[in-house]
Amino acid sequence: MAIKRALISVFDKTGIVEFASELSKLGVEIISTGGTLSLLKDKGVPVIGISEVTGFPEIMDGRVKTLHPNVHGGLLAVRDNEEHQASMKELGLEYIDLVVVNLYPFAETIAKPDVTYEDAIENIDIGGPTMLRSAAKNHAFVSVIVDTTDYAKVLEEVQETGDTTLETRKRLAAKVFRHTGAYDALIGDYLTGLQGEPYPERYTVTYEKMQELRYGENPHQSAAFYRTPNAAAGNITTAEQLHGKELSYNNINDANTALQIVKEFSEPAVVAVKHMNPCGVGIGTNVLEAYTKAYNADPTSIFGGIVAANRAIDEATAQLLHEIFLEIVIAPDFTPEALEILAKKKNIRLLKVAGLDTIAGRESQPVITTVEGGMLVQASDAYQLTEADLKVVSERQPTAEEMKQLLFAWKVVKHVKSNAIVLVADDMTVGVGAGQMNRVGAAKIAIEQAGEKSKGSVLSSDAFFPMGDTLEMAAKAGITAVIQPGGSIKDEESIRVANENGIAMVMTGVRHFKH
Ligand code: 93A
Repeated sequence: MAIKRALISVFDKTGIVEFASELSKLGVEIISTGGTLSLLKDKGVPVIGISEVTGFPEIMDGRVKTLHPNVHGGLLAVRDNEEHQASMKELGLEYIDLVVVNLYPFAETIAKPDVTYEDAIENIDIGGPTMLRSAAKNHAFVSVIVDTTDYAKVLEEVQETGDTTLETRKRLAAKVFRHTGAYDALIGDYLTGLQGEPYPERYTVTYEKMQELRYGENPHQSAAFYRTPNAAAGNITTAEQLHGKELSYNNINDANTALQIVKEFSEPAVVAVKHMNPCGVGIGTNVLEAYTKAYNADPTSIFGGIVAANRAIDEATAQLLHEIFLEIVIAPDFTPEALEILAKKKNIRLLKVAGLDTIAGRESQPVITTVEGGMLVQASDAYQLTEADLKVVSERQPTAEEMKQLLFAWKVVKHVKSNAIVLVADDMTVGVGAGQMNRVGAAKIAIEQAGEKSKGSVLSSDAFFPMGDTLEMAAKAGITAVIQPGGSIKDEESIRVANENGIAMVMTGVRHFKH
C-alpha cells in the first residue's frame, strides 16, 4: 500500500500549502474543493478539482461539493475485498488514500456576539464530517487528518515509507470520531439551547483539553484540565499565569472557588481559600485594607492558601503577601512593583484574570457532578439576594452597620461547604465553620475560632436552624445579629431565643447548600 491520491478540503488553511506541495513532490495526486483548490493552484501545487472526480459541479452554494459516491466509494472500499474491487472497476472509481479535512467553524461562529441563526446554520459542515467519518471508518487502508498539527508526523512517515503505519491511522481515526462527535454535540447543544430546554434527553458536553496535570487530588490519581469552548472572561480557564510553577489539580479547584467568592463583591475584596473553603474574607476601601482583613481573619489557615483579589495588587499589598507562604495569588492585574516583589519567590503562582475588577455576581451556568455510572446537572447557585427577600423576624431591628455585616456574611456563607456558619465583624470573617454534619457543630467551630472576636459579631447560616440550640450558643458568644433562610417548623424557637437575648434576626427565604 502507498498513498497515491489525497483529497484535501480545509477551512483552516494553516500549513496546507507546504503540506500539499511536499505530498505532490512525492508523487501524490491531489484533489481539492473550491477555496482550497484555488489556493493550491495559486501557489503552484498541482491539483485536480473535485468536479473532475465527481463529474458534477459544486452545487447549492457549495453545500454539495464532495457528497458523491465517486468520493465515498473511493474512501470506503475495502481494498482486499474482491467484490469491492470489482465495483470500483465496473464504475470507474479510484481509491482515495488520504483525506485532509477541517470543518466549517461552527464553534467560532456561535461565539460571535452578533451571530444570526442563519449564520450558525450555514456553518454546519455536512460534507466535511462525512468524508472524515468515511476515511476514519476505513482506517485499515485510509489515512485521515483533521488536525493541522498532524501534518508533520504523516508527512514524515510518507516520506520514509510511502505510507503511514496502521498505528498512526488508528490514532488519527480515533481523533476524527472524537472531533466529529464533539462538533455535532455542540450543534445539538446550540439548537437545544435556542429552544430553552436545559436538560435534554441526551446530555452531551464537549470540552477541550488545556493541559495534562501531574496528578489529581492525590499523587496516585491521574488528571487533566479541560475547558468548555467559549468560556467567559473571569473564569479560571481564562486566567493568564504570569509566574510560578505549573498549576496542580487542587490549585485549579481552589482558585476556582476563590474566584467564585471574590466575584460576589463589587467593592475591593480579598478572599483566602484552603481546601475549597474560604478561610478569610475581607472588604475595604482598597486592596491593602481588604487583604489585611482577609489575613487577620485567620492568620493560621491562610498559610499555603490561595488568595484572590478583585483589584490590582499594589506594592504595599505585595509586601505583605510576600511575607507568608502562598500557593497562588489571583488578581485582575499586578503593578510592576508588585510583580517584582512577588516573583522573588520561584514557586508562587501569579494568575491574572482580566476583568475581575468589573465582574460582580455570576451568570447561572450548568454545573455537572458525576456520580458512579452517571452525572447530575444543575444550574449554578447564582442567586443574588435583593432587599425584597429580607424579612426581619426579631423584635429588634438590625442597625445599619449590623445589616451591612449580615449581607457580607451572607455572601460568604453561600460559598462555605454545608453545614456552614460564618461569623463576621468589622468587614471581615472572624469564624468559619464548614462541612459539618450538624449545624451546632459548625457554629461551635466558628465561635471557637472567633474567640474574643465573636463578641459583637454577626452570624450567617446557609440553611435554617432545626431548633433553638444554635441561637443559644450565639447568644452566649455575644453575637448580636443573625441571617438565615428560615423555613424550619421550629423557627419560632430560634426567634424566641433571639428575642430573649436582644439578637436581631433576618430571614432571606433562600437556602445555599454547597457540597
Ligand atoms: O457545504 S458542505 O457541507 N458540503 C460539502 O459537500 C463539503 N465538502 C467539503 N461542506 C463541505 N466541505 C467543507 O468545505 C470542508 O469540510 C471544508 O471545511 C470546506 C473547504 O472548502 P473550500 O475548499 O471551498 O475552502
